[in-house]
Amino acid sequence: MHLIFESVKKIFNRSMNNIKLCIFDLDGVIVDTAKFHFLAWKELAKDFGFDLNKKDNEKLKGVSRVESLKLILKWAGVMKNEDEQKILTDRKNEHYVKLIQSLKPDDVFPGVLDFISELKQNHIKCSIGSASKNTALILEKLQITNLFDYVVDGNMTTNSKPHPEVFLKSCEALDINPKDTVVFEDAAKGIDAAIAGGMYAIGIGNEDELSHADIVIPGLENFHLKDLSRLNNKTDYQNKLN
Ligand code: B16
Ligand code: MG
Repeated sequence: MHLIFESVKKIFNRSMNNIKLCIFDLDGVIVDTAKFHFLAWKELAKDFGFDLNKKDNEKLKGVSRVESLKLILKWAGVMKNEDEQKILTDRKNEHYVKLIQSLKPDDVFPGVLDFISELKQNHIKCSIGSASKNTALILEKLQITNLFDYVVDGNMTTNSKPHPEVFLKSCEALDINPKDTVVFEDAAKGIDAAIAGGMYAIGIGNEDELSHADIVIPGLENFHLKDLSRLNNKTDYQNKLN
């Protein structure tokens, strides 16, 4: 049974020679804003007597603002109506926006700018696919807005990851087939979204949490376009990393 599954997988294996678009998640791929989300949620949760820890905060990666609040309320065993939830998410965001004012170009993760520049030299388009409604401000603070051919953020989508909408919107806008697209994501739900959209999914971070990605890498430092062709042979690529 396993052998049959593997051969079917090979038949459907896409060729990586035709990459036309790379979509980058923002938080956790381009920059670490999770630490600011954590501080702002932790402060807010204190008000209803809940101590948010780092482990729980990990579960909020890639999750929209309102869904994050709903999870925290669930963990805290606290009920809030829609109006109260709106007040809480607004308050959290006000604090978060104050915290991200400190972001500067140096905060872009190592390797990101070099990799994007290599993509551009090879006429591969680049876009952002983020759940964050603060994407524009973050890109501006990092001074990288102009690097992207298109930006999709939480203001433009009605469905959250794992729904593929946030990635498919870039493909539609740039008129590129999802099968010629690679997504870089740090959240398990973001990998689900890329797979659901028919794109290649590269996990950034921990292999255990992102094992459903096509490959998992620690970050974009020393990652090159030639490494994408190794997606055709996942095992070879992972052997090289080990
Ligand atoms: P905001 P990503 C996500 O960004 C964060 O990972 C997640 O923690 C946050 O709740 C979400 O954006 C919404 O952010 O409150 O700024 O709209 O990873 O999708 O780039
Ligand atoms: Mg992320």
